[in-house]
Amino acid sequence: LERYDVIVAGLGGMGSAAACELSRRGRRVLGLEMYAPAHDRGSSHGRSRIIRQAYYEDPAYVPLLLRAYELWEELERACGKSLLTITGGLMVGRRESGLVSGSVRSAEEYGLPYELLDAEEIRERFPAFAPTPETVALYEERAGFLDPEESVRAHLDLAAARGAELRFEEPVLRWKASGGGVRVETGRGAYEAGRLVICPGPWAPQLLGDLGLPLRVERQVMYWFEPQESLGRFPVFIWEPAGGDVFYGIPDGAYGGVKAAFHRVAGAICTPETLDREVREEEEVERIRGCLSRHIPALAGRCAHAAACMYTNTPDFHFILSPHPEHPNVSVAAGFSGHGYKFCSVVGEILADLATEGETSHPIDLFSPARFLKEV
Ligand code: PYC
Repeated sequence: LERYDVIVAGLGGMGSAAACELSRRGRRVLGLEMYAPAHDRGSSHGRSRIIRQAYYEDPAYVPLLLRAYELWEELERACGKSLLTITGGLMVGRRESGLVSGSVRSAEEYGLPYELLDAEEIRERFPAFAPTPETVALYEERAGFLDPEESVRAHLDLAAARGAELRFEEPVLRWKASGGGVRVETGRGAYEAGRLVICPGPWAPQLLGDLGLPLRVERQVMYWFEPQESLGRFPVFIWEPAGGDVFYGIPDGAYGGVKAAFHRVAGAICTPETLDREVREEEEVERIRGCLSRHIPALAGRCAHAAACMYTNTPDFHFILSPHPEHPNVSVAAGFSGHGYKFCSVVGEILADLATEGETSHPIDLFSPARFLKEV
């Protein structure tokens, strides 16, 4: 059997970044992926992902975000492509909403530059937005969006150029760890290594089933709407309307439109194999169009494209990023709960730290799986 320093199982957003960083550190890396490079069967597709710093979810994410930006920019220099587009970002809602108050808290705690705009200022500066009088928004200059497919390709190409062996169309079927190393079986063979990094995306229940993590994989649909008139200045945004569903938008220009979708509206529970990829015009497209017509009327035009994706949610929506609780030579990155993509670059660095040093100086305590695992 071939023996590698590290096997990376799953080469989506997180795994491609880990393989890239491990090979940069001179490790003999085997990457295994069940589909083609940058495929659309998991959770790393859809042309754009928001990146932002004033993180409403928890201030503990901010240092990771600051490092993620540095690493994305480093990746752009290394591959010679633009992967990150800065548009500015608006977090919109009532002042007391979790979205606005949480963003302000993170910005204050880390001294991040931001502005708090009232409804009139939002309308003046971003004329497509139609906030109600009590609506405010945190605006941050440094927010924008990443291109997930191009970023996965960039990490994979660099990993391969640095000597990583990357095998596609080769699903990991099972893995086993012992004191001496790990053994991974795929549809095509078996491999051994000193360490294993598991980046399963929505396949987490299958690859980490023994851990009994309370993960819920759910269907989420992304839509691209053609503006009906000029939108004027238009940043990425997340909007928590009073009494309404949280939704977001990204001016990525894909399919001639602006991406829009709901966030934290429960989707059908699924697996990547049972995901319903058909999007229903009457019911689903009309629901998001209705939301746009209330809050961003100029965007409530023709839906040019829609695509299904998946969130892998933990109960608290915080990540799982840690050494495996039972196997110190295995590390796990899972449960990114619909807000992980922007972190891929720094997660790659963290996973490389865990696989090479057994620890990381990045703050990852919030992401320990111990919070979900019962004492036995
Ligand atoms: O992580 O910013 C984000 C995000 C917004 C909507 C879904 N994810």
